[in-house]
Amino acid sequence: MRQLVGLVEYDAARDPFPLTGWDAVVWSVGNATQAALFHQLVFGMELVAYSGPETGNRDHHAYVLRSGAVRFVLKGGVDPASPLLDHHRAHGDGVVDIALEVPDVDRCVAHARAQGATVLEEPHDLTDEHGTVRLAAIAAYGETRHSLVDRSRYSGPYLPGYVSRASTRVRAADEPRRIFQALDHVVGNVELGRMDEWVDFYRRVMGFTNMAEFVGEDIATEYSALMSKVVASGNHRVKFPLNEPAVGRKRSQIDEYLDFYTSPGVQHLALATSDIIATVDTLRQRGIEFLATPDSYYSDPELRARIGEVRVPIEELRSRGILVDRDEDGYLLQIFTKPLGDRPTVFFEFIERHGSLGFGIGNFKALFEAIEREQAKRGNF
Ligand code: TYF
Ligand code: FE
Repeated sequence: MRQLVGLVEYDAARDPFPLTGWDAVVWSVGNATQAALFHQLVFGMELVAYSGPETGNRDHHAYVLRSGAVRFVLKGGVDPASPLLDHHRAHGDGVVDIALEVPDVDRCVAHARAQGATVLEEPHDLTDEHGTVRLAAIAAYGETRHSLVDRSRYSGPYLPGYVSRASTRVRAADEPRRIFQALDHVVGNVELGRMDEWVDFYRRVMGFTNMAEFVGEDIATEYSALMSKVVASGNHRVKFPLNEPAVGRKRSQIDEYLDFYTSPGVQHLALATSDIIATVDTLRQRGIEFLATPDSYYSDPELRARIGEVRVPIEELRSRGILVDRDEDGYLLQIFTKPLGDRPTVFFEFIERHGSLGFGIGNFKALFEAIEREQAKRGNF
């Protein structure tokens, strides 16, 4: 079946690595019990499943949270010998697995292996009273992995070994139902000079294609201190921008990430919202801090001319520090949190799209200057 994705045609029958979409983002965190509550209370996620000592898992706690189509799994070691604690010692809080849903795990693994990927887990079935999940895993950048999950024959809350579990907290009557609905893209930071290898990995191993937006050497040396390319799955449901440091005026934000994460890894998750104004207001009220955008951004005549009319008066964006970018397909609104954990590594982006398929390249200068101001406060120059 052919369909139009973005501006290109997609033929599922010819995709060497067909995928349905995102399955889950799995995190290793220092305290999953508290992080689970934080994600419910602050980001409005719903607890749906659990695994831990009470369910026979003596190694770790795992909390499965949902918000719309997004699934997070937060894991924290219980057994002092848990490998999750080694991961946390090395990297701090971070993403261990960007799991993808695929209709045919075996076919994907066969293709990945033929293209030289490292298969971390061979295809296997996990079964319980709710049915069977077929699962495998391949290695990506750093210690990050991609689990490949076929849950078409499964009706349980997550995976065999997990039990259904609902939030114990009481929602306020006036609380917004959701802060975000979907996962838009997941960004990886890789070492200097390695970006093209990873772009090639996603092309060869997973049949991804390059999207048009990229930051090349010209922009990089002027202000961004990073280079970036975007790859997307054939159906464009999964998008992975990849960054590498660039040698510029200042130490790259990517170098800072690599120093503190101690390896390549996930830098930011972009979460799609249908009302970024409400999202930002709610999160600010709950104490989340966003990168500050200077007033000059909104009064820049060149920017004002370029962005034209958006769904709200510019004043509404200015007072919240929300960025705008427009291209030939439409516009997008976006905003970035400060790093979420103790290390200056992973953060969230919130994005509201109105036609644009881009990533906000018109905002890179303002954004990277804001990031550099935060870096300077942390003592990185
Ligand atoms: O995903 C993107 O490409 C945009 C821009 O440190 C971006 O969100 C790139 C690098 C970065 C922050 C944002
Ligand atoms: Fe982004």
